Amino acid sequence: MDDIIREGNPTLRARAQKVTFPLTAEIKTLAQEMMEFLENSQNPELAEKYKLRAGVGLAAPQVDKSLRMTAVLVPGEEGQPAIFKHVLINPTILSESVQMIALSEGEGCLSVDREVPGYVPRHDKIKLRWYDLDGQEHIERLKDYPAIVVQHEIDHLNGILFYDHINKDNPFATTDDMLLLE
Ligand code: FHF
Ligand code: ZN
Repeated sequence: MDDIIREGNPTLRARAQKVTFPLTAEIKTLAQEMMEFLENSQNPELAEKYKLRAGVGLAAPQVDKSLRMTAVLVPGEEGQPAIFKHVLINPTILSESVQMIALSEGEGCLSVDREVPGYVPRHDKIKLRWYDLDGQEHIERLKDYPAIVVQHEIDHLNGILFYDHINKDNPFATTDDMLLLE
């Protein structure tokens, strides 16, 4: 999984295709490799050895597969289990809060090799539906950091990059209806 594409590649701006079930062996392997990449990237020794940026999400379009599939691995506290660890197939946001939130540090992206400063407004809470590798439907409510990560990933499936959401005139503009997450 050392084949992450960068901005400028048109795959990152395309709307990705729905995944159909039953999954092909190729798609199952891809899903496993995407999650493995996140695990390795969060392992300090392996990240150093393979020069990986630590990632909490990876969407299939970022490895040049225009499919509606993403791996998400939000780590817990050190030594604690992950807060959210799933491969999401055909994820859909069923509803979202009016309340907005942004990471106080802004966002980055494995497909963007530069810092783009600014707040990226996201919905604070989402109700998410997805399918797992067995075709099982899942519906879960997410808030704060996991909700932010999932919205960044779903954006990739729709050809959107995080900086599309940054206010061009004032990147750190705040509205009084936006929470900031440290
Ligand atoms: C990241 N890394 O994972 C960023 C990039 C908000 O589409 O956030 O481009 F590894 C997916 C704890 C806290 C542990 C943060 C979504 C960002 C998604 C990947 N790292 C982290 C961590 C991180 C992107 N991406 C800066 C690489
Ligand atoms: Zn990204």
